[in-house]
Formats: sequence, C-alpha cells, structure tokens
Amino acid sequence: MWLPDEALRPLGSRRVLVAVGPDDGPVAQTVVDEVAAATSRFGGVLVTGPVTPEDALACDVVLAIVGSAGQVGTASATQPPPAGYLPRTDSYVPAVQAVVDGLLVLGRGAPMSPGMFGLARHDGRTVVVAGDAAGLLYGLHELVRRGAPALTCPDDVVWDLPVHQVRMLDHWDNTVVHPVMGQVERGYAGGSIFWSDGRVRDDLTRVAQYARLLGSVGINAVGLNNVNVHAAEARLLTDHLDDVARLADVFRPHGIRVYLSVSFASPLTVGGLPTADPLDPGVQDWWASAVRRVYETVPDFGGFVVKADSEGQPGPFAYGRDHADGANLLARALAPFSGTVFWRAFVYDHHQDWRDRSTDRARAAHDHFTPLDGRFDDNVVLQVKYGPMDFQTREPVSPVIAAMPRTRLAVELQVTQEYTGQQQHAVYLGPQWDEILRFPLAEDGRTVGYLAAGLPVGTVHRGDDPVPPAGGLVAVSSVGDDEFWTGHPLAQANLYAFARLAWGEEDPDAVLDEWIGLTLGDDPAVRATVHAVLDDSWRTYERYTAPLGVGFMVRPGHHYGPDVDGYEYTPWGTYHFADRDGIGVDRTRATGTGFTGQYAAPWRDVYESVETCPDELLLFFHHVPYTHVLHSGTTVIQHLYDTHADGYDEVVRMASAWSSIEGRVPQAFFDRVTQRLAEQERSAREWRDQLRSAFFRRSGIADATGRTIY
Ligand code: GCW
Repeated sequence: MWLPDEALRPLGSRRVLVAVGPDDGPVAQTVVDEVAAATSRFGGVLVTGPVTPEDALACDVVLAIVGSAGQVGTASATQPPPAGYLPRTDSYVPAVQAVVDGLLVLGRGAPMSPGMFGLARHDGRTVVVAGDAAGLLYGLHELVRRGAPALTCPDDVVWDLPVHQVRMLDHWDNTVVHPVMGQVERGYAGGSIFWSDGRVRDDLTRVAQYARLLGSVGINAVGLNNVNVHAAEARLLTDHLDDVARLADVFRPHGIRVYLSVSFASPLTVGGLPTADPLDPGVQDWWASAVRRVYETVPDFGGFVVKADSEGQPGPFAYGRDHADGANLLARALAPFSGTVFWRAFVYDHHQDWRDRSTDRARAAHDHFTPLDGRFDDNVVLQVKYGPMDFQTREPVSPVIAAMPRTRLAVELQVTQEYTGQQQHAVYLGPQWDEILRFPLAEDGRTVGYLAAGLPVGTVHRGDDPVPPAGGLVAVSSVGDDEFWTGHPLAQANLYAFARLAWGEEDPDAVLDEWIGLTLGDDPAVRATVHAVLDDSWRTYERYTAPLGVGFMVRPGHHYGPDVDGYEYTPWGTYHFADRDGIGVDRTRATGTGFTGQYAAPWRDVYESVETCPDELLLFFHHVPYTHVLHSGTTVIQHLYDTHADGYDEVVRMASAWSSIEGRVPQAFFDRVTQRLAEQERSAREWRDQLRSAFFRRSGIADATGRTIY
C-alpha cells in the first residue's frame, strides 16, 4: 500500500518542529509519533513541546496547530481563506509570511475550518499550520506526498481543506462467516481485518496499519459491519460494545470515527419487545438507552448506518410507517450525543414479477424518498447510491440527488468491485467517480460533487429554503486480510482515489500518479506502465462487459462473468429485454416507465429522446432496434460486436505492458498482478465470445468486420 517508510525520508532527514500546544489528544500525538519515527529512521531531529521563536527558526520544517498555547509569534490580522468550495488560493501569502516571519501563526480564533491546513515555503523553511490536529495530520501527509521538492522548492503557499465534511468507508464485514456471502459481503480480498469468530480480532496490528493509511488521505469515518445485519452482528450494539470500543481506540488516533450498521428490528429481535414500530414509546426508549450505552463506551461514536426495507432487511414499512419515521427514530436517540444516522435510499421491490413491464426498479428510490424531503431530522443523512440501479459499470446519475433540496445527502460509491471485475480485473474507477462527481444535476450547473460537499447552512439558497449541510461522500471498502489488502494489488489505487476525490482532488489521473509514486516509487518505466494498464481500464472493462448502459448481464448470485439472460427472468428488476429485433429498457415518459420524468431539466428531455440521449446510456433509457445508428455513426449491433472484440484486445495489451516491468517492482506484487491479468484475459475472452455469439444468434446480423463468432 501507499506510505512505505521510504516516503517519509525527505521529512525524516530534517530538523522538524511539531508544535501542537496544549492539544494532547490522540491525533496530535499521531503527528508527533509519525515525525519521531521518521526522524529516528532517517537521521533527522524532532523538536517538540513548548518552543520559543528561536527554536522554531532553527528548524527546517515547522508543523503547528494555530492558536494553541504552544505557539510562538503573535496573532495576525490577516484573514484566512473562507471555508468554502475553493480550497486553493495564493491570495493569502501575506498571512503565511506573517506566520513564517513572525514565526507561525495565523492568529488565535482565526476561522480555520476542521481539517484545513496551510502549507508554506518561506526563507528556506517549510511550515504547515492547521486549526486542529486533524488538519495538522492532513498537512503532514500533504508534505509527505509532495516529497523532497516541498522541502527545497522556492517560496510557495497552498491552503487546502476537505470539500466533503464526512469521508466515509463502509465495510460490509460480517463478524462470522455467512453461509452464502462469506465473511465480507462482496469482498474480494479475503476475510475481515476487524472480526473473527464473532468477536473483534485479538491482534489489531493490521487495523492500525489500515487506520494510518486512511488517516493519511483524510478518511474520517468507517462503518464497521455489513449493512445486511444478521443475528450475530445485531448484537454488536448490545453485547459487544467492548469490541466496538477496541476498534474505535485504533481508529481514533487517525481522526476516524466508527459507525455501526444496525438492524431496524433490534428492539424486537435483540431487545425482546413486541414491536419495532418507530412511533411506539417503548421502542423509542429502547433505542435511547441502547444509544446511551454506546456513548458510555465510545464517547466519540459516529452513529448508525441503516439499510431498511431493502433486500429483506426489516424497516418501518412493516408498521405502516415511512422512512422519515424510521430514520428520525434513530436520529432522536443519537441527537443528544451529536451522532448521525446514515439512512440508505437503496429501497426497491426485490420480489418483482418479471412479467410486469410497468414496474421499474430505477424509479424506486425517487418514488419512496422524494415525498419525504424536508421531514428528516438534522442528524439524518440520506445515503444515495450514485445510480438508480446498483453500482453498475455504467448508469446515469441517480435523479434523487437533485430532487431533495431539504435533505442532507451523501452519495455512495463502491470501491469494492462487485460489478466492475471483483478485483480480478484491473479496473481503475477514478474516472468513473470523477464523471459522477462532475455531473451537472440541473440547469444551474450544480454538480453531484458540489451538492454532496455542500456549503455551510444559509450561504446558498434555493428558493426560500436554506440548503442543509451536506452529508459527505461514502464508499463501500475493498480491503480484507489478503496480503495485498485488496486482492488485486492495483485495486489499492481505487481505495486511494476514493479518499483523494472525497477530499476534493479533481483529477483522477493525477491521483493515480500520486498513488503510483507513493506505492511503487519513482521509476519512470513503472509509472508509465501502471498508467498504461490503468488509465483507460474502466472504459475497457465497460467495452467488453456492459454495452451502452445495459447492466446485469452477469452470473446471478456472485455477479462474476457473463450471463446474458442471467437476470432476465428473475424477481430483481434488472432486465434488458433483448429479443430478435432490439434491446434496451424504455424508460421514457412517452412510451415507457416514465423514469426520465424524475430528472430535472435538461436531463428529463436529454434522456427522453433517442436523438439526444448519450450513446453510453442509450440502452438504459431506450429500447431500440439492433440497426439503430448511434451518434458515433455505427449501429447498436456493430457497436456491441466491436467493443467486445476491442475490449478484449485491450486487455491483451495491458497484460503485455505489465510484463515489461518485471524486476522493477517487488516480485510478489508483480506476480500477483500478472496472475490477475491472466484471469482478466481469460474472462474478457469469455465475455467477448459469449456476448458476440449471443447477439448474433438473436439478431441474425453478421459482424461487418468478419471477426469470428461462435
Ligand atoms: O449491490 C447489492 C449487493 C448486495 C448489497 C446491496 C446493498 C450489502 O449485491 O450484496 O448488500 O447491493 O448495497 O445493500
């Protein structure tokens, strides 16, 4: 993973002052410990504790929490940058000069927002200032990422702050091995790093390493267990809080709060009450006291993640209540302790009759949740999957995200590669997430990323409604007890990229470049090769698996490998309706399910018409003949033939590029990637041949290029 010892060499060989003042908390201690470890390894010096300006002037690097009593220097009248969406500006050079000249500090009470830091180079000295310990930790790691140049470069200043307040990874870990789903649901990297045989592991060394890695890239929230809460895991809340506390202790020094997934039926199944009705006072009391016990054990507990009335998980519908009633029940129990409920919007009918052409799963979240806009308590965050279906390789952005202006919202991405190659295939998801976060939701141009990041309450208004504070960015994690953490070593880049995009970085290629450097070093051949393998890998994967927005042509259950009709006659609502004449789902208002009507302008019209619908989503929104001509100029069937053949060829090229760097990366890393690329090639060939053959047999139309069809 990223952050090998070597990455800290430039810092560790300097004289480094860490001035945390009176902050004796665990995160400040982590900064001191990191610098102590680095300086002792690489021959530098750590200076810490209360210091004078002279002490500071004698150092090459100064890391300081601004405004703490350990500071030196005086308050500056210069204002720091406003907390907002533009994290970087050089217009505060004077403030930083005051910091460096004076020495340090922007001034007591200066409104540095949580996690914010300034990084300046002045008069041969590098200075990091932050308003809180988390900001100092993030500033330290920015310094590490920048490497030696940050310690030698000409005068410069950068201000940075996270654009998403909550940057969360949800683990779908079961505490015991589930008979069907294994220990980690949709996990492709071995067992859980947290749990073993129903309890927290005795040895949490690996969790500590993980927490350090996450803290270094600004993750500040972790869900500890699967959103499908089975019997054993439901008891974490009641019987095993000491286990939760042990994990919280490991994450805390890295600025990360822990969350639990809870079962809505807990009062009934765990508490022995006759009901879990959210309006029942006994149920409310049960949750209030359960939550009180949690906070007695874990005072900085983050809150709950809840999957309710979804894929068999219990929820408020059983009592004739809605999801605002359900979410507010938990929110009110958490509110006295400032806890938050992340309530998932992934609610749909998974017992659909495939014969019923009027029901459209894509509509479900919007149908269920938008009528509830404005009814959720302030400490409820509605967690919305990025697409209306389910983490497919290609989906339109969910219309729910633009449609609930009075609800706090978090967008959910999937780092674990359930439908994107299961960490057998090299698929860098940064470009997919970048497209999602940049998607302009409506005519005002506001993007998903902007909305999920939000601005402080009251600063932006839509009509008369203040925009509520945003909920953050969430993703399902991909790590397990595998030697390389993520099964496919190159899949580590996705974990890294999620964190960096959640922080606010905007260029997935640059983020990948950072990961390569921090993980595999500076060899230009390695850098170029990893880019050659990963840069376009998401689109390559799309080419050989999911044509034009069709999803779910995968083997039912485990979701790996091709199966054109695998989900076609099932209750899951995941159909493509391919027959001998055409393919795709008519989701128009004019003749289909009306899903396009859930979008704001311009998308409701862009998607409604085959003329304007983007090619890559055509079959998500329209049922068209195979001979329909795309904007690209080719027909749907020829596109399918071409992309599946070309996608496979691209995988062959990826494998050959990788083979050129043997000896330049650690052998075990090289071997594992080589082995996965061989499987990717086998699997891509299977995808190519099955899809090309299946659609030739259905359509009877020949491939104009004459390439083999079976
Ligand atoms: O993608 C589907 C997965 C389920 C998962 C569900 C969800 C945790 O196949 O395994 O359950 O989504 O997001 O709740």
